[in-house]
Amino acid sequence: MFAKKALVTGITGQDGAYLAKHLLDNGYEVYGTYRRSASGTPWRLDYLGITDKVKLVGMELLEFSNILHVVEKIRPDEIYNLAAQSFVKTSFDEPLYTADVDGLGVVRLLESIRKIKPDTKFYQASTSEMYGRTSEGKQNEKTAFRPCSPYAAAKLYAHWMVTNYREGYGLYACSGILFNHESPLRGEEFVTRKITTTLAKIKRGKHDVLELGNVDSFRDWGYAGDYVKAMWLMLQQEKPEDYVIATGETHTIREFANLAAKIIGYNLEWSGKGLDTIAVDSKSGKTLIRINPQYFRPVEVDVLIGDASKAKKELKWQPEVSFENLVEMMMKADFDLIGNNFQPQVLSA
Ligand code: NAP
Ligand code: F7E
Repeated sequence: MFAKKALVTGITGQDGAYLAKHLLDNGYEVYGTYRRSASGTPWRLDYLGITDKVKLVGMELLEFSNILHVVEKIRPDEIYNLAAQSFVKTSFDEPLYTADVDGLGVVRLLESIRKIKPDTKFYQASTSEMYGRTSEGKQNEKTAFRPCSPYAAAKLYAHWMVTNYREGYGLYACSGILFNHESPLRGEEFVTRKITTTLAKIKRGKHDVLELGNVDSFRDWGYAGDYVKAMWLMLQQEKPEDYVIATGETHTIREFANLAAKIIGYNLEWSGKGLDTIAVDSKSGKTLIRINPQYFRPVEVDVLIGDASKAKKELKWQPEVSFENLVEMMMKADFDLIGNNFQPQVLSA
């Protein structure tokens, strides 16, 4: 019997790497797209030890002929579209580029599937950012969207186009509305990894102070390794549907920082308001965190918390890594990466 073929766009990103590993473990032949214009190495695939197990193909989401060619050549059974300009803050500086990649790029893929291989199953990486300044309690598949960044608006356009191609052309196309998910493979521009990598550097004497923006927003943070399993499950159902994937817990940036700091032996005490907010280590008196308005956004999403009941019921999906374990995993990984033989404190101790 032939192995199923999966095409993962954005395989060099956090989710692409974990998903590729999950698909390989399930016997898939995995093709992954990377941008020829990018100069980086596939370090996340190296980290997971799978670089030589996946087949890398060059693909740019801005280039329709390029996408058509890749889909025609590979004729995949499943496509997971994870490629995107995924940093919300950058989307305010590059709104048109973000719209093109995150919005129109998805339509280029859908059109390629419709023209070349309409029985290809398609997963789209939708996002909790589409809820934006929501006023409802926990967000589920029926909650109204109120995007408040160019990133969220572009993703929402793509989300509705996926629905449109499913309803209009009968494609097996669905969107996972994923809440924030993190890991040691998270990009360093995102707040969780920025906190763990910078605190590790401070502890190792290689950095002075961590500068953050709004430390009072709430996010529902899960573990990326858990979330890619849900992506795969969505393409194994009888019919395509959209699902919220979340933990159902929400925490502030301050809480994340407090826990991360505790693991490497700091005890944060916060004082001050607004731009004068600081966090000092109570043991040494050293200022570890201060606010830099450079990291504020023109519009902020204050609170997100997801309700994944539908996924739990229909996909039998459950998040396995708790918030505390996630922070511990990331902090320890960065401490090891930066350093020497310091023994991190175990949170549960
Ligand atoms: P990520 O680490 O930023 O990875 C994004 C990937 O997209 C990278 O491989 C990047 O390639 C590629 N890419 C960017 N622009 C491209 C273009 N023009 N053409 C082709 N490829 C391009 O993101 P992630 O955290 O893994 O997230 C995966 C997807 O889920 C994204 O669509 C994101 O918007 C969405 N999402 C993420 C979360 C989350 O919390 N992580 C939550 C909800 C939704 P380079 O390596 O060359 O930059
Ligand atoms: O910000 C605040 C910031 O950039 C989280 C992407 O994967 O998840 C991610 O988007 C919060 C925001 O993630 C800093 O203002 C404070 O309130 O880590 P983030 P995000 O914007 O939630 C969603 C679901 C996606 O779909 C996206 O692709 O943290 N914050 N100080 C900061 N954020 C950053 N990055 N840097 C700071 O210094």
